[in-house]
Amino acid sequence: MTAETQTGDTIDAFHLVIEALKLNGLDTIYTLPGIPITDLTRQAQAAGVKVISFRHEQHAGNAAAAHGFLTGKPGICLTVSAPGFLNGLTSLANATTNCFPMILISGSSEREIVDLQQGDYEEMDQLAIAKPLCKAAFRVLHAEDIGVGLARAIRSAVSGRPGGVYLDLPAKLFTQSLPAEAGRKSLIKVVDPAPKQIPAPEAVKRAIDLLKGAKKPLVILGKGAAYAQADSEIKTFIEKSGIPYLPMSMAKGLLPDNHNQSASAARSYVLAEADVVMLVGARLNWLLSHGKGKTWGGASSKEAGKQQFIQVDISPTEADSNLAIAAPVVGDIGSCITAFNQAMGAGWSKPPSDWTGAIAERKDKNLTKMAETLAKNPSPMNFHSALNVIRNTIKENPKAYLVNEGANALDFTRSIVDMYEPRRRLDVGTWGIMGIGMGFAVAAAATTGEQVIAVEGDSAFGFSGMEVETICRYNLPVCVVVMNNNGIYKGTDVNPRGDAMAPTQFVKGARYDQMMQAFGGVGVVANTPEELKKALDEAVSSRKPTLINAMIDENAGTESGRITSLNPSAAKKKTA
Ligand code: ADP
Ligand code: TPW
Ligand code: MG
Repeated sequence: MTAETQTGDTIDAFHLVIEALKLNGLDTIYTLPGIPITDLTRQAQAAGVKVISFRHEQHAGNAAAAHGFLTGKPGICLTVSAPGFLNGLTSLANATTNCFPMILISGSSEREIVDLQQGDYEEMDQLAIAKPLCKAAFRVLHAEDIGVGLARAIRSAVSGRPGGVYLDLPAKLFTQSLPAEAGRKSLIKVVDPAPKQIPAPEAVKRAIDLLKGAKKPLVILGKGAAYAQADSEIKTFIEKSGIPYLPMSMAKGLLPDNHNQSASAARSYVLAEADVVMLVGARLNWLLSHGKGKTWGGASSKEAGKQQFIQVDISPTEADSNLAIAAPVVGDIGSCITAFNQAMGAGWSKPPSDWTGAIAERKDKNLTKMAETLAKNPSPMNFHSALNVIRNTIKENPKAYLVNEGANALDFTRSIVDMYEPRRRLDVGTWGIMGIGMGFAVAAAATTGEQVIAVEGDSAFGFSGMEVETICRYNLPVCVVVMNNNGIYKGTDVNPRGDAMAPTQFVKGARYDQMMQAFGGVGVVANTPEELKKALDEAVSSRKPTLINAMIDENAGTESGRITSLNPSAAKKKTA
């Protein structure tokens, strides 16, 4: 404890919060200071906590969420009351949707005034508002309850299905002190915050029996599998079983994307053809067409295919959410996959070679086609020629983190840029939300010290662009590549009235690179793959904050990238 933590033999609430965080190994706070938490940020820094201060709370919250995904410990976001809290709330809700553990701690106004709605400074019933948007919400009114409050928040965030937790700390709390000895004793070091959940042996047997009978088995790895940090168990399972697998976007790299069992390059074939599909930490939500429709070989957009499903998930209520799950296996992925590896035994037969052979054939064909497309060098540069450069850079720097958002900028990157290491890809997740870019990039750099490359649509970048100042201020090894096609999806939209730009258009040739220069970072315009490669190589070797403004053909994208069909106009056309 520092000298400051005590006045005589008392400890104040600021220091109780700080000590409680430290006691639980929570060593980083992502924040934006103001009343009533300014001193908490200062004193946390003085006490050796890493305090990263942002320009908008949403990005501090996104950083906390990414910290949670990468480390398995709840990321901490600290905000002021009402508006600061609300700015952070989107990231809390998004973290919960993504099953990332984080704790949003917000200062709040005086309870007595808030509850009588008498108009306090930044008055808001924050606890009530947060509750439906996160896993759990708690308020601490007394200094002696800080230990319990934080312990409950930690357990709620990381046990079972991880998610966001809100912790409300009213201003009045910070005026309280406790005798130092009693205060320290009131803090809780949480033992086993995310306990193992061992699957039932009969559930494992049911699943293994189903896999044994399969002629065309497929494993789908989701971001839950990446989060679980059971990398070697999963690798053993995939390789021992011989089953082809598909990684969801944030599970890319759990096994290297160039693994010979990866079926990514034959995705539509395997989804439609598989007879037994094993989901590992992946939900059958919109990203997997709810397990139904033509994607899955169904006769119509509403009908299911012939697949039977195994679902490995920590949430017992996830199974049957979209269609019948023949073999649910409830438990943590590490324990479940360990049980599978044991249950497979020595005499496991690998899937029939006509299945793996057919996949290999399609993969070869598609990979050859892709290589031809990537080798082209059109002028202006398009998504493919630019992303071919990033693909090579990640190949040369497999430990680098890739942050990715946008529409076309997202979809093309996901399919073109291979990942080689677990948890190296951070993206828009379950909601397909824009704005995670700079927050995720800061957290990846701050928690790992590795190079971060953020591939951003020009629209996507705008949501968090001001945080380039944060990146420069902390001198983080982040290289932002803005895929600048002058707009949302494309820059070529036309306003039929001709009196203003169309809603999806931006200023043409915008100099995003100058934003980075404004704060002392490196800003570069890249018009060709060669210029892009040179700038990327320099960013990676210098580790300087860099923004590369990659000028992309404004005709190159498609409406909404790969999810054009979700646009109501497209759906209307289909039913008409
Ligand atoms: P993706 O978008 O990659 O398909 P989802 O976010 O839909 O992945 O699914 C992640 C799933 O992983 C959630 O259903 C969640 O309950 C589950 N999950 C998260 N962590 C674990 C874990 N440690 N063990 C088992 N399941 C987990
Ligand atoms: C919080 C809707 C989805 S994708 C996108 C928007 C606005 C931007 C696409 O343009 P960008 O990419 O980034 O330039 P590209 O390569 O296709 O040109 N608000 C939020 N989240 C979402 N998803 C949207 C709006 C959207
Ligand atoms: Mg764009």
